[in-house]
Amino acid sequence: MEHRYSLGNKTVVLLEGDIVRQDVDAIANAANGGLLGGGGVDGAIHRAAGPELVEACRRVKRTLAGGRLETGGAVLTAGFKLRARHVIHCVGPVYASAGAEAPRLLASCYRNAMRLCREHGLRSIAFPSISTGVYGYPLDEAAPVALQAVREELEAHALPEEVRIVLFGDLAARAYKAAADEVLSPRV
Ligand code: AR6
Repeated sequence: MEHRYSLGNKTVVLLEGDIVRQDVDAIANAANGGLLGGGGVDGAIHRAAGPELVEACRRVKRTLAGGRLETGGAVLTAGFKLRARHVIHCVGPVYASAGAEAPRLLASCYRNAMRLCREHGLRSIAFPSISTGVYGYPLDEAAPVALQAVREELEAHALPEEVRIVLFGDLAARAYKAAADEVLSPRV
């Protein structure tokens, strides 16, 4: 599955696959506030990047108040053994505890990650479906929130130019395709 959507001279690509294999300037990670790795996509990214990634995360942690990244926040490290030169670690909301704040916090992950692309001159970023695994955000609610935030950032700024949403499995792929047809149409 691969679907491309154009927004002016910018592109959003939805595809099914493993984010660690993406050849982009940055991949986003669905991390936790402690920033030292975990399961799901976080575990996969740390395994593929090698042990230098957790060391880089430790250095970033020391710069953060209380040693934690706030929900909705994003920080950048190198990508080490990954094809991507950078990893942007995001902390999505835990759906059950975020309540009415969940959409704002989820959108904030995408916005902050794209701001970091801009600040570092990065043209392409791949995102996983943040918060929809362990953190329990329903796919059909997360997909339009994520895509709307991506759309607004692409329309407002020159960088990044391409956003790839890398979906793990058919259910996620279907939920994002349905949302994209609403939020990003017309399709090319
Ligand atoms: N490539 C792309 N997507 C993936 C991959 C992969 N290799 N592996 C899993 N996914 P989750 P969260 C999908 O649980 O909900 C971690 O322990 C997965 O199918 O990874 O934000 C962190 O340390 C799902 O759709 O992240 C945190 O503690 C999506 O990625 C916590 O989990 C996100 O699932 C974060 O939970």
